[in-house]
Amino acid sequence: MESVVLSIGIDSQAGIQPLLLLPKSRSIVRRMNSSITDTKLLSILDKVMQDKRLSVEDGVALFESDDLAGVGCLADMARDQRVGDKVYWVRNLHINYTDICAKGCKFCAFARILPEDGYVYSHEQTAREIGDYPGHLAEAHIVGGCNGKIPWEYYPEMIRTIKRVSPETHVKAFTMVELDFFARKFKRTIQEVLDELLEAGLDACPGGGAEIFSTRLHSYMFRHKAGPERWLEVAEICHEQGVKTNATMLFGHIETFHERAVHLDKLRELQDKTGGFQAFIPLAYHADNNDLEVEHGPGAQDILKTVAVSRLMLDNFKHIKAYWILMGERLAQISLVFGANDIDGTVMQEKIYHRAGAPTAMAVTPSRLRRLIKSAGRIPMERDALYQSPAWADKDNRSERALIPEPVAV
Ligand code: V47
Repeated sequence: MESVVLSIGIDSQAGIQPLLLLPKSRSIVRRMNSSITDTKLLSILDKVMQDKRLSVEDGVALFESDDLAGVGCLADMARDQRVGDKVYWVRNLHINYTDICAKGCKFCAFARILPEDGYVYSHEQTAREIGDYPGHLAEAHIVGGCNGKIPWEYYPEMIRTIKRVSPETHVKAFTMVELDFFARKFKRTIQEVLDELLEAGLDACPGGGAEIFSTRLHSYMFRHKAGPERWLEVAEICHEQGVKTNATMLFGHIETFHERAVHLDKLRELQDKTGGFQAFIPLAYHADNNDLEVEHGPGAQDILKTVAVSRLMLDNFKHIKAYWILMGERLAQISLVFGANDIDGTVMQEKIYHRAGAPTAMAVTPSRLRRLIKSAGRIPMERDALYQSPAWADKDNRSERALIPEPVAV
């Protein structure tokens, strides 16, 4: 195959070495070269072309750049090289089993401190919600508050209840913060907690509670729960025990770009060691009904750029998720050309973001998710919680009729 040594326009002024390029890469470079207007990004283009790791400083430069299209192009190129055109979606249901939580995180609109102000799901209620899901349910996404009044037995029993009602459903339950809370409260090691949950049927863990890996912000915003080191330590133990987990980053509040880049770097470092992360989800801060004095969350440009920088920095993560509940369907769709390859799922009954002011719907139908992906020029792939294709993939139409429920009171 013909290859050429190409020195691209202003690249040589920026001191970048000429690249040895194959024909496909040449057309990409032509596209990139005309898309990038910020010359500071050219050294990053060089690294992306050569599949070299970006530094924390590169991450900061990307966040600081006003060249949104350029950053997006770089991320789209990395997405193309690493994971191709498949975009994943899932038939899932959220169970936020309790909102009672004494951790007092300043950004949280979901938690209720006093038991009389909040709720705890009974197992009957969990069974009802799982059983009422129209059609096959691939994933139950379970996240709740750290509620000191719930006995240990409740948690494995919740998993067993779901498996009894729907054996085919994967249970993706409990963040690293909840696992740490269980270990402390019930005087067990994380390994012991996981052993019991795995025996009950746990399949994977969600990525919440990481917030932002900064000691400064941990002590200001979420000091009563697991901090950066502990969150990473618990994730490492999960991975050692064969439990796949996700990772998140809460952004667009009072963190700096450097803190964001460090967060991504720390996740990348652990992923190098364990390979146990499945997906990364950048969580755009929502400003309603909480104690953090920040007027608004990040704008669309910042959300897109953060999706893009996540794809670029996290070179060892397969899946970057654009969670439509928090960014809306349209921005989630645009995120697919900014590095994302997952848009989460049908969802239903989500409470954390809706209490914090998310104006999005409570659920979408599978056909709507598929259309969203296809009209962005990508290939929809139905998945389960472990990114495998379920037996019923693309064959089950029962959810189409019933998946837009009345908005629930949150
Ligand atoms: O940990 C809380 C965040 C997370 C606010 O793993 C807020 O697939 C923005 O973890 N504004 C819980 N964010 C949600 C979560 C999640 C969501 C979707 C997919 C997955 C996954 C995980 O929500 C919390 C916290 O970081 N959060 N309050 C707020 N006001």
